[in-house]
Amino acid sequence: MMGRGPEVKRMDITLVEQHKEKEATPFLIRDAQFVISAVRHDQYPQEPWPEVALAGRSNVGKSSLINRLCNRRHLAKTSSKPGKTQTINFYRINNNCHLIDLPGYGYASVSKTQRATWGPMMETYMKKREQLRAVLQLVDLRHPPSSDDKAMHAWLNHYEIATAVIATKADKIPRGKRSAHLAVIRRDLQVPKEIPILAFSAETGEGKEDVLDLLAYLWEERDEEMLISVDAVPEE
Ligand SMILES: Nc1nc2c(ncn2[C@@H]2O[C@H](COP(=O)(O)OP(=O)(O)OP(=O)(O)O)[C@@H](O)[C@H]2O)c(=O)[nH]1
Ligand SMILES: [Mg+2]
Repeated sequence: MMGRGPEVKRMDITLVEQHKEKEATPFLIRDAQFVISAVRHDQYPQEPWPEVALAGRSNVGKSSLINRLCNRRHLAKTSSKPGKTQTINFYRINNNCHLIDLPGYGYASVSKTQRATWGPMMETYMKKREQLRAVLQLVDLRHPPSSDDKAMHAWLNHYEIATAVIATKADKIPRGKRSAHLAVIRRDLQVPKEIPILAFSAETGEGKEDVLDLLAYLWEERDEEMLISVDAVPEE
């Protein structure tokens, strides 16, 4: 098993809450700009800023979440047709961190060539990107996780990447039924209890503050105590 770079954060609800209490004001996205659609790693931005990436099935709402968080309708292109985002799209936030829209998986009718490039493109990003602090996995709150969702989650764990789960399209599920749906997601993805699973709606903005609190923790200045120690992992 390969060891991650020193930037990966420990994902733990308690640490996120502690960080929130420590801050005098809630975290705000004041400025958001599209930087680049990258395919190869030499196209990634050079800044050493901390990064958080969004992964999830096509059409789950990754691009819509970016737009809602940034209060910008058309910053990230969205579509009712799956397969809209097919490159690694970097967004510069507040001029000191990056949010990344990863291409969606699990969509059958993308071309064979596209499917063949998806794996290596994602793998290169996950393995090589030292700035990467966490990948937030988006799943649809309405349905149990798909086999692709489970494979993605296992993949993130394999690469020792910190993850949390965001359950999207919460507006489609009545409030009283949400916790049962969240419990199915936790069980099927085998998410331990300290890892957050947040309900979110790009439509209504519900859950936005929780996602921002999480990002604020993940993007905060490097704090030795809160980082996973990978020193003990020998290089292969
Ligand atoms: N009701 C509802 N619809 C949503 C929500 N989020 C996204 N959608 C819709 O779902 C569709 C797909 O949204 P996108 O944000 O383009 O999805 P994506 O994950 O970026 O998809 P790819 O780029 O194909 O990987 C669009 O029609 C959105 O309007 C939500 O929270 N609630
Ligand atoms: Mg998209």
